[in-house]
Amino acid sequence: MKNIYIAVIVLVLVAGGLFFMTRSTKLEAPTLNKDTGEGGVVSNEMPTIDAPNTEEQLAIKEFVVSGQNFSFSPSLITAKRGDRVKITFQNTQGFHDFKIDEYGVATKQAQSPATEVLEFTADKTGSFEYYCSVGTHRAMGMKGTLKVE
Ligand SMILES: [Cu+2]
Repeated sequence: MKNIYIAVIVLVLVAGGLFFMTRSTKLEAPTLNKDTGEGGVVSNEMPTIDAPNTEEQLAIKEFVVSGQNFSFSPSLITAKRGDRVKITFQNTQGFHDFKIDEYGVATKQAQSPATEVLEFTADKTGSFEYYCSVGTHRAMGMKGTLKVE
């Protein structure tokens, strides 16, 4: 009879051990919940990504410059360093283009009426000449100044 009691006690201990093992496994579950918490951190970063877009929209400076034989109007445009500059070139008379060498921007040479939009960031300060590169138009006065302060 004593052997039976010992057998029952061993079974209880083994069963208890199994329950303990099962509970230990369950205790690891909160670790997985922490991973989910990190997912929340990722979503918190999204507003940070949106912020620079708003700044870019606020910094755009738009100009409309018309070209004719043989001048630009206006002949002076100004921007602040860091501004996003958008220039709409409207050729209203003749065959012209619009170039700024220092910023590496240029429209196509085209017969009027023609409109082309240039966009760039004014990342250098100074006075930069914009001009028409057709024939001798630049020497004839078809030029102007972009001033970046
Ligand atoms: Cu020209």
